[in-house]
Amino acid sequence: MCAMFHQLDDTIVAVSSPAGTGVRGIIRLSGPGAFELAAGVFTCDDGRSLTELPGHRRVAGRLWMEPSASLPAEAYTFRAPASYTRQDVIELHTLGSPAVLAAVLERLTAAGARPAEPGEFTAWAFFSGAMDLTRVEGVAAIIHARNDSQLRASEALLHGRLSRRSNGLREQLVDLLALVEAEIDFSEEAVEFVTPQRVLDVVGSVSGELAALIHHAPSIERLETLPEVMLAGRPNAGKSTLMNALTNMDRAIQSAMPGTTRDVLSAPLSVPGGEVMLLDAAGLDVGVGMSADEAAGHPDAQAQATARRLMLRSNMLILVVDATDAPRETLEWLRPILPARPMCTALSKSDLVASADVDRLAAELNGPAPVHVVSAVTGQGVALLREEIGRTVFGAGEASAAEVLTLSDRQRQSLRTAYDALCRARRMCEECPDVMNSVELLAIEIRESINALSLLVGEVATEELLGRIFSRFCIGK
Ligand SMILES: Nc1nc2c(ncn2[C@@H]2O[C@H](COP(=O)(O)OP(=O)(O)O)[C@@H](O)[C@H]2O)c(=O)[nH]1
Ligand SMILES: [Mg+2]
Repeated sequence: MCAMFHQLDDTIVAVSSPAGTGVRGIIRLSGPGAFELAAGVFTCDDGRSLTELPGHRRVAGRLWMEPSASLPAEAYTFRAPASYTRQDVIELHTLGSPAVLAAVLERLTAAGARPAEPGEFTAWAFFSGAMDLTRVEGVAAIIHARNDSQLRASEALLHGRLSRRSNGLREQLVDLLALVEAEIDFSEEAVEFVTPQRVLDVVGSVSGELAALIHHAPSIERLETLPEVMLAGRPNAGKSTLMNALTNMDRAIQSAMPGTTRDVLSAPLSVPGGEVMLLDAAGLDVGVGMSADEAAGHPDAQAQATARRLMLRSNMLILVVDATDAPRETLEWLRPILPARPMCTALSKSDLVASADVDRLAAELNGPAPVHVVSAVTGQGVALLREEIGRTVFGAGEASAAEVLTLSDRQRQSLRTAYDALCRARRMCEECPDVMNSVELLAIEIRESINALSLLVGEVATEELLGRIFSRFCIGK
């Protein structure tokens, strides 16, 4: 557990502009001493002290790296509670020079500011009630986002879509629980507050929505690593050359000698919809009908095993088939060792075959895996193949990606707990005609479900839970 959750009186400081040399460098301070500490390194051009300034001001001035050296800069002031963290916050904007930022940071820490831990600014926003937990996780997800659909999903999270949906469900349960508890409290009276049918209706509809959330949302954890797309095929099929053509890089080593690519080469590739990791491994060469012993005796057994394992792990396969070397037989040979994955066929080296023959071959090979005629030499088909990868991995429409609501494992777990409790409640209603005689048991399950949904938005969050979430942040956010 980080110490950050125990020291809310500190003033924390961090560089909050992206790492490296950028146009603008930002140093952010938050806490009771923010104005005082910033005034030690920043002088306003108009002669006032930062400490006199109200919030929401921008002032021009100079930032002092040492007592005799300064740079033009601007200070942005935010007074508690009208700030990101709800504490006093100052941002000092200057040139994005890592050396300058480091020097100022050092002066500020020497003067008593504490270097912020990853995610700490956001942690404070959470503690002060400015954000609930699902939104905090949205910030973490955006920092980690590597592709468009993931970014949109993270933003949806940040803007509270998950909170809104789960809060809506929780409210329905709270209303239901009130009625069920009235039955308990007034069990002696002849008044009926809620019918078993009504309980069943609410429980059924809420658990249905929970199930939809649990099953349809891909997880943030999974989205954080790039989807993998593997070039699979026989040795010498042109995989490495195609990888270079796709990525415009000379990263993979291609050669006329079969079996050159021993280890796995990978390169990020931008395709419509986001970024994928392209993998190039050894060409598949172990016979389909080969026994385990024979396979193990293959001179390249280890590389072969790696290639097979990578196929299983990949999100998509591109079957690279040499147009000059019995492509139909090659595909037949490959088919039995291919795992069930979205795939397409790249008919390679098309520049070496007469175009009429290529067209005929492509038509013959077309099937569930669409065929793309490609040549690394002429560039034919390479752009279309890139589009195909985007379509396959990230789905067709922008709209569908925007609907994606990502869930972290923690959130899915909470939803699951809420869902399970409701299933038990439903079974009670269905199996026991006089459920209202044991209405306390029903109340327990509904309460459990409400608690799990409360946990989802962090109302009863534990320290351990918070540590896990905030550890995903970068420093300065
Ligand atoms: N003419 C032509 N030759 C190619 C093309 N792609 C690959 N090659 C050649 O085919 C051989 C094997 O290519 P390579 O990419 O190393 O195959 P890998 O074993 O599947 O990775 C090399 O001599 C490449 O220059 C292509 O599109 N056109
Ligand atoms: Mg190769």
